[in-house]
Amino acid sequence: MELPFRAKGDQLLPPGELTDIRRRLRTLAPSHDLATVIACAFDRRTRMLPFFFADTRMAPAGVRAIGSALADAGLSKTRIVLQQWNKNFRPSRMQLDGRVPDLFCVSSMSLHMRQAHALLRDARRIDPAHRPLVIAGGSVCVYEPWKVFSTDPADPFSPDVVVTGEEYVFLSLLEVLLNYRGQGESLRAAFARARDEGTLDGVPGLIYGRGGRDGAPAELVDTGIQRLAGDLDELPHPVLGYALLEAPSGRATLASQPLPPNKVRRRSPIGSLVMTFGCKYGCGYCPIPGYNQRNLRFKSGPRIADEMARISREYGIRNFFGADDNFFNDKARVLEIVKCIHEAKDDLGHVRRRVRWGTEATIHDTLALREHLPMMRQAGLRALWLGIEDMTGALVKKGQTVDKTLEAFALLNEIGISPMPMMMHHDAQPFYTRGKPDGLYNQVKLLRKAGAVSLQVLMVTPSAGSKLYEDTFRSGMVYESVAGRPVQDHMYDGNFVIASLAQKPWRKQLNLTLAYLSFYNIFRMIGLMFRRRTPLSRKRIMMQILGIAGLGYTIRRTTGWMFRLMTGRIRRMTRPTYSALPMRSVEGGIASHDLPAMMVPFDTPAPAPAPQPQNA
Ligand code: B12
Ligand code: SF4
Repeated sequence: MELPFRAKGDQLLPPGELTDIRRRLRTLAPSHDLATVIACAFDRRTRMLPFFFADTRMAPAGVRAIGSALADAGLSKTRIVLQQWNKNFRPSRMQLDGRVPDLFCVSSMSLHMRQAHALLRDARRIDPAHRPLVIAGGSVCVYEPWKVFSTDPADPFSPDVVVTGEEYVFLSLLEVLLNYRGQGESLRAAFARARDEGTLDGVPGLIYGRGGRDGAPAELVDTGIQRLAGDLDELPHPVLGYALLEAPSGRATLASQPLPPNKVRRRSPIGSLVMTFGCKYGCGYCPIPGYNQRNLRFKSGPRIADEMARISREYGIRNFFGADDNFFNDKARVLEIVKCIHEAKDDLGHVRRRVRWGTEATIHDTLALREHLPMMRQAGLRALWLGIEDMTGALVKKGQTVDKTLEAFALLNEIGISPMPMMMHHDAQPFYTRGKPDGLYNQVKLLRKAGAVSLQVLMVTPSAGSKLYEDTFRSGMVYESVAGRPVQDHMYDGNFVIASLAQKPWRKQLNLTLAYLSFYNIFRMIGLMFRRRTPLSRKRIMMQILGIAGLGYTIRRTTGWMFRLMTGRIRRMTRPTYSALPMRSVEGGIASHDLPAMMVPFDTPAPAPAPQPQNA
């Protein structure tokens, strides 16, 4: 089920509201010498194809955005710790500017839940007299915020409050707290007062616990669905967050200084940038249109060009990845953005000469913009991640066909933009089909010949917040355990077969590995080295090297699961996991994030199983 929608006309913030709150905070902040640590949870068991490299070499935009918002408000005593780089970091040992921080934030995707819990648990080891206010956020909190709360009084680890939205919600919370905070009072104490007096209830996008034991509440109060920033130019500048990164280390503690600017590029050679949000399509298995309340949101061309220019000038980062869901959503807006990047200049010259960028799009929209692709290449566009899923459209139709896919790939190759296909394997797709393009292997071969530079093949997996999420569980497709091993959060990444009605699901697991092996292998790499050079040759070879390395990890991590699927008993789920804690709205009604309460009755028949989105 999708997140509920706010009333029409009330989904987006009024223009200027985000700018205003930033201004207000800048006047409030100087009298509060706040120190903040923001930790990004990362479960290393997720390190494999197709995200190997990007997962650790691109400082995530979410934690940087929260850091940027604090720095923009003048609260620069902030450190961003990535578990990707600091696996031994212990919140209970953190000190910033010689003291325990006032605020500790944890950001997590749902597949990194185990690490998020560990961070929260460790933060509770800090003496309550000095314990910071603990806030959780990130995509898990958007869709399943109750997951970060402890339900076990013997193991209390809950955050004080969860932000189920974006920067504006976080800044609104901060504004309430800074206005509330008395002289010498801790932020956590100010939070407790604001909560108890009901002041937080007017900030949509929060969830806090009530009753029970500290760290294991008896119920959750949900202040509702956030209002979204419609004009993304109002967001704080993302360059600010790069100044706050903790340097990679094996220590449990924090360094006295953040990572120096001249070392940022080495650690994060790719910079992720928010350029647009939302998607005009409405694939039933995808949470993105619902999250955006069916709105398309944009930054302007000059703003994007400025972000690239500043980040490349100040940190030397030259490669950017647009965190877009479908960049080519709106032709006119895309052309405005690309033209601005093309023309932008600063004191170092044309921005396009020093930046390269890539993003996600659909085949259909790529072809619709065909005559503009050469100009996009000149503006620095070098790679497009294309959501092809199944080329025949047997799984989902979004304007892709075999012919259109091959046409788009030929075009992109000719222009010098790398086509990066993203595919989904599903129960109805065989591995090989004779004389037809339906099989997974047949499609990988077609894409390879058509000039695909990289390959992503994931197995269909239900995605929280999508229309079909519950029905996938109700159809009995989703596994609870296999051969006695429970399916854990980190396995919901599309690399493990955890949702299938196939008789021999181990074959599906094997198919994924074989598909990768047919694309990434030493013979192909050597072949590419001796082949006639094209503009994308070097990239292909580089992707082979990364792909082969990533495949090693993938095989190591998934082969055991394949054997379990082959030999063990599969237990299936009949519904998703819901909050074990009662949830309510501030008025005592149904909470917006309480899925069972928001859902249609369970007696409706289950429709066809649903796959997992890969965006675009
Ligand atoms: C870029 C991206 C990636 C990159 C990430 C690289 C990196 N290191 O940054 C790559 C390609 C590696 C990737 C991989 C995967 N991804 Co991905 N990815 C995205 C994408 C498109 C953009 C993320 C982003 O940068 N957004 C921009 C930032 C600014 O937004 P944000 O992260 O949401 O953060 C905001 C809020 O959440 C909040 N917030 C975040 N943290 C915190 C913390 C606090 C304290 C507070 C108050 C607020 C807060 O404020 C931020 C500012 O608005 C999103 C979809 C989307 N549009 O968000 C999916 C998304 C995050 N990915 C997702 C998934 C599932 C995956 C994969 C498992 C692959 C798959 N099967 O789809 C893998 C996992 C890899 C791994 N090992 O972690 C899901 C996560 C779902 C979930 N419930 O957690 C998303 C949401 C897509 C979806 N299905 O809707 N991904
Ligand atoms: S799967 Fe891709 S095309 Fe479909 S709604 Fe999601 S982002 Fe859009």
